[in-house]
Amino acid sequence: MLSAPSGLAARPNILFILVDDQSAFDLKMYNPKSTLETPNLDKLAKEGMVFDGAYHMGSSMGAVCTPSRHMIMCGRTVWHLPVSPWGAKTSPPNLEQNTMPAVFNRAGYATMRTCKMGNSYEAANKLFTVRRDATKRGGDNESGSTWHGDQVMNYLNERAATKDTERKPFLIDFGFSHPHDTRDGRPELLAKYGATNHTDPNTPPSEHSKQPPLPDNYLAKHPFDNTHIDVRDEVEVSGVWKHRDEASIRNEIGRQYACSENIDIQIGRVLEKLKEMGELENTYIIYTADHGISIGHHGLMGKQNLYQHAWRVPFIVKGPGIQAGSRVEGNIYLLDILATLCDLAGIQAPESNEGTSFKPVLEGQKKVIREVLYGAYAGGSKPGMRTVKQGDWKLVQYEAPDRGVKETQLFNLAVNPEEYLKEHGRKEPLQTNLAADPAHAEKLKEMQALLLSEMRRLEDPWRFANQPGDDLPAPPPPAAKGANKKKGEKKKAEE
Ligand SMILES: [Ca+2]
Repeated sequence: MLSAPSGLAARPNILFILVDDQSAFDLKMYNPKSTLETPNLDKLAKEGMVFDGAYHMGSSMGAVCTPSRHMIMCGRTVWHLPVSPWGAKTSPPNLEQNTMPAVFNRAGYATMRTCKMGNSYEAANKLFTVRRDATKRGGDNESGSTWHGDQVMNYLNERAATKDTERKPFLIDFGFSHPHDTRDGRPELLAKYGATNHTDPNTPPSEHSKQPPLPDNYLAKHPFDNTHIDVRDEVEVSGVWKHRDEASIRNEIGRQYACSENIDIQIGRVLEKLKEMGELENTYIIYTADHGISIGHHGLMGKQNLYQHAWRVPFIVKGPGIQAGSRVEGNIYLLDILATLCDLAGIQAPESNEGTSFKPVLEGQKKVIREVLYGAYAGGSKPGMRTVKQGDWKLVQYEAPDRGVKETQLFNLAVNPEEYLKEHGRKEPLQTNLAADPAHAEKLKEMQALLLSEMRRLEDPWRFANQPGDDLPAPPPPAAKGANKKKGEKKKAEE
């Protein structure tokens, strides 16, 4: 059993760590072939619980960060956000008053945040009592992840100077701007992964034996237009642009790893400080990313797709009562975090929350909190991409009449976790897209029915040509990019 909150003093602290654009497959605990070294995350995993089935629910826009960060803050599903196509119609007014900082402020927590600016949920972010936000994607202490680490260290130093009895429990939203591009790593970490901050689109970066290997499911080109193959992330990422040659991809993964290792170092500093303050044991630490990232997997670079490297996220939790070294499927979404944190802190989740607490999983009472997982990407041509997963089976549908796109993929992840396609040329007959295989026609039908039922349940505003129209009204144009931004906030070129 987890320790039950009994009165203010017993309430746990929460350190919520969110990195920007990291695939679960970047981490050794999910991919033994990864050369990324993260000793502090490894220790966290050894002392806590690793989730194999953690996902973000999707995006109605190219800037996948934006809905993902809304879902984290308010616990609502992807089509029920202020930035969803139906916007105000499908989310309550003044929703920010029921987001993570608002709820924890009301419950008497001390709330603090550091993170990047932009492509987020500004109305919620500004409710943290202490806020130290800035976009830091440079390669030195002041311009990179060390700056975010410093903000939390300063906050904890101030806290350490107060009497124990005067300390409220804290909720710290410890966010980073990396490893999102531009991936300008610290020189010594770039050297460790054989990478350079490559800036010339007309020449390939130099090759180096220390660069991480290509991903197993690397392709030089994605085999078809996935409805948004020309999105900024696929063509304009500095260091890669449209290139998919081995040197460009391996160098960019090296840069990703250099940025990720620096994040690990910052996490180590903060955990050491909490230990020194005697507060580590009463703190739940959650580590995750707003979504995954491709960097060469399937010939893609960005997060605007629904392969496992983009849809799935890393997820580690350590805290009072969680069995050390445990590992579960979980089947959780990032939008379940708010309900779970409320549950752990003995706070009632707000009525607007649609997430499910996975505290029973953390307590070891359950392995999963749902059987079916749904994912959407509708940032390009519509309806775009949808996926549904149940057990080992995963269906992905792509459709964009204006671009002549209509594709279906069916994977058995038990034998094909890399989601190999025929272009990968694997010998194992099940390590490919099985959608056109007559032997799996029944499974395909079953998964298609499941997808439709999830689209209906979650009020997906679009339907595919092989689905009933359900008399849906024509969806409004997608929310304008940056619709959640306040006047005067600098528009970001990133997605
Ligand atoms: Ca992101």
